[in-house]
Amino acid sequence: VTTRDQLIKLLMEHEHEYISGQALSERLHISRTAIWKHMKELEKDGYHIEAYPKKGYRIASPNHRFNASTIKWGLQTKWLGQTVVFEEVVDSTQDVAHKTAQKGAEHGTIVVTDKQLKGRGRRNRIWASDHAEGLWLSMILRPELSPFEASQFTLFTAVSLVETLQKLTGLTIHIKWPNDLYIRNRKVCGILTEMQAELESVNYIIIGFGLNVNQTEDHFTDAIRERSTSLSLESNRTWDRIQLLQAILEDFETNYYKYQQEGFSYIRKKWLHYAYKLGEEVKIITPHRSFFGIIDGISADGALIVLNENGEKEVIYSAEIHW
Ligand code: BTX
Repeated sequence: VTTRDQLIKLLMEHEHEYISGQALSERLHISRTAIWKHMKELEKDGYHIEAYPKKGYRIASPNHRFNASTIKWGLQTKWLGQTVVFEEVVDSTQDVAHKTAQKGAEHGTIVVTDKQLKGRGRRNRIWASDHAEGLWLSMILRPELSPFEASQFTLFTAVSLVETLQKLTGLTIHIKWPNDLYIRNRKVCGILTEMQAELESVNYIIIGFGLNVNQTEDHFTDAIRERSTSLSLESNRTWDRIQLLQAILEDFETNYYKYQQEGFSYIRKKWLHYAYKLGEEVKIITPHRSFFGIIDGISADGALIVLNENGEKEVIYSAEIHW
């Protein structure tokens, strides 16, 4: 851990009070001039620092400005997020990511924004993200993969996200097949996987996710308020989006190696552990029909297994689930 990381940690812990230059200098074993220099660097990198001669320093807002340098700074990954494309406002980070990938962006490049004007979910549904209280991001990956395996990546991403978020927030989070994270029956995160592929092989995949972080209920429209939540609403505190993002990227990269080594069975086991409504009856709407069934699990390739009205097992590749 660098001095700079320790300094940020101390400032975060004292979010609501000032901490004197003297105290910081004693805790970190560096001079007050060195502290002052660090503060200047932090400001340059987008942190809002308040400084008063008699009081000391304070991080003025836990929601630091997002930019490529605040995101990359202190990030402990080898390739994921080492190239950051940041724009304050975009239509959709998925679109920017497709363009960036087509220009040859390397594996692990991420596209991040504060606000999306046309954030999208599956089947062109709207993903509400026209404010800077969430994490809206797309990752460009170039795995060796056949197109039919790509859906496993959505499940893998869901597992990795749940683990990071539970670890950081202490909240209990579940995965709704295939791509949503839920807290107490409300959606907190959605994942969207898109790819460019030939018949045999994937050229690149783009995994986008939208995570609600610091929204209050007022940020959600009437249409989705009852069914949506944010980390902040669930934990009664604000979260530093950059710290969250970095932890997500670091864990994702570590899990990615394990996934490659051990295959999907490793992910499947974990997925089942976090699965929402496992063993319960839900409504399943496929492109062909809709019926009530019991969620039984997922198959070795990531499809949903349900017990239908007649108690028979059915394997479902594409469906919406309701309850
Ligand atoms: P989905 O189709 O499963 O979910 C979309 C549905 O979720 C909407 O129809 C609405 O009911 C509900 N919804 C919309 N916005 C929110 C929200 N902020 N919180 C909770 N529920 C909401 C899920 O699709 C995949 C979403 C991926 C979003 C990311 S953000 C970064 C990247 N860029 C982009 O345009 N999309 C992805």
